[in-house]
Amino acid sequence: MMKNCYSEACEYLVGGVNSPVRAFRAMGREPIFVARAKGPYVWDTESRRYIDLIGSWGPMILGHAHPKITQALRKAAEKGTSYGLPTWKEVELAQEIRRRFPSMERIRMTSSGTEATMSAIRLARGFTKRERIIKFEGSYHGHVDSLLVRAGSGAATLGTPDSAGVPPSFVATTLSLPYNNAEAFKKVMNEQGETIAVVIVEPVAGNMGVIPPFLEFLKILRTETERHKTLLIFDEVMTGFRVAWGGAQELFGIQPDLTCLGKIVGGGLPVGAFGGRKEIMELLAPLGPVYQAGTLSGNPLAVAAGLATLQELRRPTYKILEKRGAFLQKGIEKKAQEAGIPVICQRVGSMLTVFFSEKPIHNYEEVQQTETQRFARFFNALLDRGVLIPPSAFEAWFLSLAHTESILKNVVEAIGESFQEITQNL
Ligand code: KE4
Repeated sequence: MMKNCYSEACEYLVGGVNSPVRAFRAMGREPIFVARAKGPYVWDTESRRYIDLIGSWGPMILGHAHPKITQALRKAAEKGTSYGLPTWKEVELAQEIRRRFPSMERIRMTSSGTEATMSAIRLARGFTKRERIIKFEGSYHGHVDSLLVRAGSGAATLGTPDSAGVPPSFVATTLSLPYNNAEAFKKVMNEQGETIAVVIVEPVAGNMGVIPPFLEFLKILRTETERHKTLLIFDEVMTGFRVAWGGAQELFGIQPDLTCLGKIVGGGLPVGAFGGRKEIMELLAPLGPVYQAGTLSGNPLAVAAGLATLQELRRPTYKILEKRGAFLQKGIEKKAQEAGIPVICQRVGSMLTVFFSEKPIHNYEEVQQTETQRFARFFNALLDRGVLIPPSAFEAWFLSLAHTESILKNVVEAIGESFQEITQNL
């Protein structure tokens, strides 16, 4: 008799998962358990195959089980899995990162995006000797206490943007402002700018669904922070190596003081990184008084997977990903029109979200007015047709180089049928 992975898992792992959004709770069904993956596909434990548009929430830009990554891991593993001492490969990965992100004059690697943002915030506070931080509603920067305020991603999906267990004092220094609202930001900076240590922003919002920035908004963040000697952090954990060869800062031509990376930079292994201006970064231990550390930071296996990934990502890659993204978006919009269902597809390169909405979405408040119940029905209709999208209306879908146009044609067909199915019981 097939074991029920989920009920068994719930006996050991909280909610049967190691990260909340994987539990499919907002979709009203048990999660699938993955047995293996290859290219654009994952197979569950019952051998059902899905075209995967989660892509491990971003890292799998080359597709699953890419031979270059598997080979690099095999080679690295034969030399041991962790030393707790510096290796040359970490320098090579740092070189590859800095080629793409010249603003990252000095870099520190971590084991997750959360560690990267948490450490960057601490460093910014140490450098400016100020305490207050600004983030934006619906943005998620990992489960850092001081940033779990009106957060997005799993926090938004669960409807608990402010997490329990975070003492009010930990968020008393956190201001959360509306995304894409340059006026609101400017006003706060005019009144309180001298007390603000740092502004952290997702330069393309991906944790409340994909919301492209107004360029003016990003420009104002940069000019106002400079004016008030506040640091600007681009959280590029999702957009880094995703939206352009040099990330969102290359795409929009805006240079932050600090950048946080994750996901793709580890090729599916646990890697995060943060970096920026030398004079800021050199405040970090062992050179300076801001402490930061990690047993597995720069781990040789993770670095090997990250290096193998970045070496496959060349500038022409992004033209291919842009073409694939545009193909999928066009197909989605055509099918929605045929089904007569109001849908907005918002996309930057190979990250996109389908919103059940009549009008474009520019911020968290507008996201909350979208039809999330309809999204759950759409998710389930697609899953039944072998297409796996993120189990949340507040997430980004990710394409990989393995999602060829013929694969995307199948996705578009399944989306069309799913739109038809959900309109039948609107
Ligand atoms: P991690 O600690 O999960 O590696 O990274 C946190 C993080 C930081 N910054 C941004 C912009 C992020 O998107 C994330 C993590 N993203 C979510 C998905 N939207 C991870 C998925 C999950 O929580 O299971």
